Amino acid sequence: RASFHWDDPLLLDQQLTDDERSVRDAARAYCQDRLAPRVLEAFRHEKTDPAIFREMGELGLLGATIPEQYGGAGLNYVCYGLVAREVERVDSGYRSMMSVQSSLVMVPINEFGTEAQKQKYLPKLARGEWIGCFGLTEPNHGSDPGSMITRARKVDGGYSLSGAKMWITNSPIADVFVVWAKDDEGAIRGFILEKGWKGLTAPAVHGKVGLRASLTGEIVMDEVFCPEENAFPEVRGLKGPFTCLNSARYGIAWGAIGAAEDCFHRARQYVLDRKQFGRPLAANQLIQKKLADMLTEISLGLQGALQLGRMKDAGTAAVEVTSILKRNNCGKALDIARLARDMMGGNGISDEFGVARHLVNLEVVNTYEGTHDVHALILGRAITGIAAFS
Ligand code: TGC
Ligand code: FAD
Repeated sequence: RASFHWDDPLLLDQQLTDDERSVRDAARAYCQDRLAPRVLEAFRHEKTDPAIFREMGELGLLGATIPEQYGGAGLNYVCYGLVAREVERVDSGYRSMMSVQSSLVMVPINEFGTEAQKQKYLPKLARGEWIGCFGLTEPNHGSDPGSMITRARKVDGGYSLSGAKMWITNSPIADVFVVWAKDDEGAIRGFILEKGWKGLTAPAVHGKVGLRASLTGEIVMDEVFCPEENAFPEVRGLKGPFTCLNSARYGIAWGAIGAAEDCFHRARQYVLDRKQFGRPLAANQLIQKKLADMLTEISLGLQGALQLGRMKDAGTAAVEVTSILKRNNCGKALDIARLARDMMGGNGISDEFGVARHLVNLEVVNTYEGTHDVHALILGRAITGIAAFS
């Protein structure tokens, strides 16, 4: 009979092409060799190493789906997902740094930017020479970004931006700020701002209990002048930022399962090694049921993410499918991290054992890019035709 592989029961590996496996293996080697040794200190002391962007850039991990002519790797969505899974296996904060740069900064410039904007920004972002951030959320408008109050007033030669964005990944170290604001007609538009422009500041937010390896901040704009050439010329409305979110949410669907796999692997080894009542913890039915539940959700979550990637590559993925996978995989990863934490007893609480860090990170991942419940409402609207947001 066919043999069972506890670390890949649905044979995901066999469903990948040789190229996809090579990308996955290169990303895994970098993440395990270079990121994993740094994460404990980074998380404990809330220290983000900006050199990580250059390292990722050298390996082609930034802007994986962006065309090569602009410095991207020109890979498919499955490859992008596989990279996100490997990065988040180490830490969700590192995946955040990578996916904001790739999906939320490079994607809009590639999709909505002028040729000059693409030439100027994409190659440097791809190399990690410049760090990008994405400002949509405001202090009083998170799940409902359509009510944003940041304004872009038309002035001679460009726009004057005023307002504040909150909870912005990478903003304190960003060189390039993709910011969304309403114009004089009330339409949402996208603007590329640069560090050092008059009136632009990005103070850090400290005291996060999760995602501590990734720097988060505000974007404060006090009449920042943005020249016409730095506005996205055509795109109007929420379609602009949501197009970026479609890509980032997809990456999160893979990434969250990467974190869950790390929790599962650590918990499995722990219960095999640790003895109570004279035998390994793994010998108990309750423990085995937890392992079975974890592996079941990981396998289904990965298979779903792969299918979504294939659909994105084929151009057949409705945006609601991304909501299914972002919501399911984040929620299930959070459950798995909680189970792993529990199975490791007191040690599970220590940051040295890794799973508590994933747990608090996944609380954030379950919230950003559309909360678990907001994605339920997106699906509810698609299922019933009735919007329940307001
Ligand atoms: P709604 O009526 O649904 O849509 C308004 C317009 O947008 C279009 N649209 C989309 N376009 C492309 N992709 C999508 N997924 C789209 N969803 C909607 C839609 O067609 C419409 O276009 P048009 O031309 O007709 O105007 O707008 P709504 O205001 O009712 O939306 C409600 C809701 C809940 C769906 C939406 O606001 C939402 O998704 N809220 C969640 C907000 C969110 O996800 N924020 C994320 C901030 S960025 C972030 O968290 C980064 S963390 C990154 C990290 O560190 O990794
Ligand atoms: P709220 O919208 O106030 O929601 C609070 C609660 O109410 C949630 O449980 C939500 O599900 C629920 N809720 C809201 N509306 C409804 C409704 N209609 N019906 C039922 N329940 C509802 N944003 C960016 O723009 N760029 C970034 O780079 C970025 N990075 C982030 C990094 C971190 C570490 C964090 C924590 C957040 C980041 N965000 C970023 C912001 C993130 O996207 C928002 O926090 C998220 O969209 C939720 O918005 P909110 O925090 O305002 O919560």
